Amino acid sequence: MSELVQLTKQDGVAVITINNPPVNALSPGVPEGISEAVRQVAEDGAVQAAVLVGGGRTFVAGADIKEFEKLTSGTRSRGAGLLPLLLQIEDCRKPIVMAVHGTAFGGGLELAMAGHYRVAAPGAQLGQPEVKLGIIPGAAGTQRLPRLIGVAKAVEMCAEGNPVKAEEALRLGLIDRIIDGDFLAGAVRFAREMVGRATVKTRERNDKLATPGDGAPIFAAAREAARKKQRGLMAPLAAIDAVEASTKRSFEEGCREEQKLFLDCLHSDQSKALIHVFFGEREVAKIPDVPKDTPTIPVARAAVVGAGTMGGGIAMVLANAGIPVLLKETDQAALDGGLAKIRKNYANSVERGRFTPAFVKERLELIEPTVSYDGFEKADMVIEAVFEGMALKKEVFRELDRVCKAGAILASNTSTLNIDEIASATSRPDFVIGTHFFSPANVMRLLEVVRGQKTAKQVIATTMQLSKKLGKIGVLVGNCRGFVGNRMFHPYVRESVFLVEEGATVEAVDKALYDFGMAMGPLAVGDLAGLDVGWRIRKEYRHLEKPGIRQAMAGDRLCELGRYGQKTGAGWYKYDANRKAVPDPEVTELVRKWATEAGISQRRISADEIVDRCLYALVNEGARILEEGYALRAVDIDIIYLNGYGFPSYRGGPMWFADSVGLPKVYNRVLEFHRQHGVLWEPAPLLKRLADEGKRFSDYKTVGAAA
Ligand code: T1G
Ligand code: NAD
Repeated sequence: MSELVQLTKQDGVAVITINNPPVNALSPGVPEGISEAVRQVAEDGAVQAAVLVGGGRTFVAGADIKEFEKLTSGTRSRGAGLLPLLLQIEDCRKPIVMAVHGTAFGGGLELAMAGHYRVAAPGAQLGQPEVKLGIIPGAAGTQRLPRLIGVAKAVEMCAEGNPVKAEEALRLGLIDRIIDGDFLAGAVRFAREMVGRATVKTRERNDKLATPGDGAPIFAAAREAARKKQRGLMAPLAAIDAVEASTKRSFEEGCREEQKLFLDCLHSDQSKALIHVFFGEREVAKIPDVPKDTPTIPVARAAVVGAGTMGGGIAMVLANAGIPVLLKETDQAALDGGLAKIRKNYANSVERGRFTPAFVKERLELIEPTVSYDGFEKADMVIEAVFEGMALKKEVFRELDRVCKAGAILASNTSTLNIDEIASATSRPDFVIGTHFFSPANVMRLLEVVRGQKTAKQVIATTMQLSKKLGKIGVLVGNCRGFVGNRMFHPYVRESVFLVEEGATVEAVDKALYDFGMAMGPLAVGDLAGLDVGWRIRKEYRHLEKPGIRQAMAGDRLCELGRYGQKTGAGWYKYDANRKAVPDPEVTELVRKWATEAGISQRRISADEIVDRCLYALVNEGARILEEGYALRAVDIDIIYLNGYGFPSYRGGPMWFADSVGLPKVYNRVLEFHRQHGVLWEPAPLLKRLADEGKRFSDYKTVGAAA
């Protein structure tokens, strides 16, 4: 038998253990090992039942995702897949009990469902998360799951990809028992109880399957939800089709249909992009010069300065993770206002069923409001979120340096200011770091962790670790203006405004990018964030502008008219009382007038050009950032855009998107824009080089460490 699967015997019960750390994926050798073990179980007269269990921390996390690339590139053939093994298990005449701890995901759950019984440890999770990788279950999951738990829940689990916990799985009929105490001993005991009973084949259980008539409204509703909530993704719709096949066809025919849909998805660009995202989310945690074993500082108590939009959200995030937090404001009125917003946010979460009132009560008790720095000496980490201004930030950091204990981390939530300059106000620049949360801080998953010149490795390691604890995805970036996300966003938004000035309507620009998959168009985003924010910054930096370089002007002109966006009821769009955007012909008129005065000629602009202009501006700046070493890898930029800027996951992020279009093609288009529009479109040297060499951004690794 293979090293990956072991067979032992305990008093008439065989224990089959899968040992393929870290997550017991079904890599080559594992299915073969299981098959051999099941054959021995069937033949061994001394064995009456078997338990199949995962060694280490989990059951089976599914197929080995690393193998998919080999399958799609043709370097490995898939053969018959897992299906024959699952039939072999189901057809075994001795009861086989699947014992699930940790996670049974994807092929792991499919394996479990082929057993005659399933038991689970408390807290174990079971799911078909394949859609998150752009594929669907490929080993009869869409056919066995509805037979065990009914069509409605099965279609939800396969189309949305979210797992259920053991307790719910028991209620649904997906498992037969939860085992408290010694897990393996309990599973073996359960198997012994089952000896002599007729083995039940999941594939022959049809009692929970809906008839095609009963199923129709369920599938129609699932499709509608998928089109809305998972816009642009093809896998959820394929998963729904596959589950529907279970209600219309035999098990064998249903499996064939599932195979066809599975392979279509596996070979799609969407799946390749989503697999890139899966590995990317894990890769960003790896920092070449800050190894995994770098010591970290325990963050048991925290403090936040400023209870405005961001500070309040950050305090909630810390409290949600169970960390007590002091929240400081300048005066009682501002503090009360900040706390009222926090309470309102929590109340909304309770209303939407996200938190229980008891959970919220506990969290609120962890937030201690204050108008002084008393107690800051106990904090292990302080996050500053006061108004954006260097003088104020320095004053706050000088004060923090004075009141905080040695070894406490001082972090700033600044979105535009230089971290090194902020750090220079303290006697401990090595303990200063940027933690750039995104708004709303308690919702957005991205955290840009900004490394200063002197930031110590343990401070970086601690902040990256903390981001995970807070449920965020931390990406380490270097200290340049706008850091990575906003630095790239700037040319993207600039092009969107240029396009309007050249004759595209506001709605056409937003629609083209929305149809590309962005969560919102750039102009609608401007209205949401407030057009005055950028306007103020541009006014401040106007003296730095180089003459002769075109500046986006229409947004600033709207601000001069008091049109700041949603908050003033008008910006690029008009807003009704419910803040619903309504196109505003007046804006079209005004922009035409301003453009004509500025000598910008008007023309018809296609949706393709809109997408190319905006996205290639993003990519070109991303290439500069990468070459300058402010991001560690192209995938770091992708993860930032997917989690902070509403970039569509199924396109893998802007750099992956450029790679999949082909860098020579992207480069040529950038050159074309350079000829048409001048210096702002200077191709990034890295883009040119990789295009010339026939390489991809994903081949490129910086040597710098985002510093
Ligand atoms: N294949 C290969 N590597 C995997 C893997 C997998 N399925 N799952 C995890 N890893 C690696 C991961 O990259 C990381 O590596 C390490 O294991 C630890 O993971 C036939 C078609 C199981 C909940 O989608 O959801 O089955 O970074 O850091 O936070 O129908 O991993 O250390 O080098 O995430 O404790 C379906 C994906 C596959 C499950 C554990 N299965 N995995 O989380 O650790 S498709 C999935 C997860 C399929 C069938 C089909 C999570 C986890 P490294 P980690 P974790
Ligand atoms: P805000 O105006 O909503 O809140 C700032 C708060 O800081 C105010 O309530 C103010 O009273 C308080 N404050 C000022 N001086 C203080 C002091 N000495 N001690 C205690 N409190 C003090 O601002 P915001 O939008 O929350 O932004 C805060 C920071 O976060 C800024 O650096 C900003 O650039 C950054 N940021 C903002 C966003 C966003 O979308 N709003 C996103 C990312 C980062």
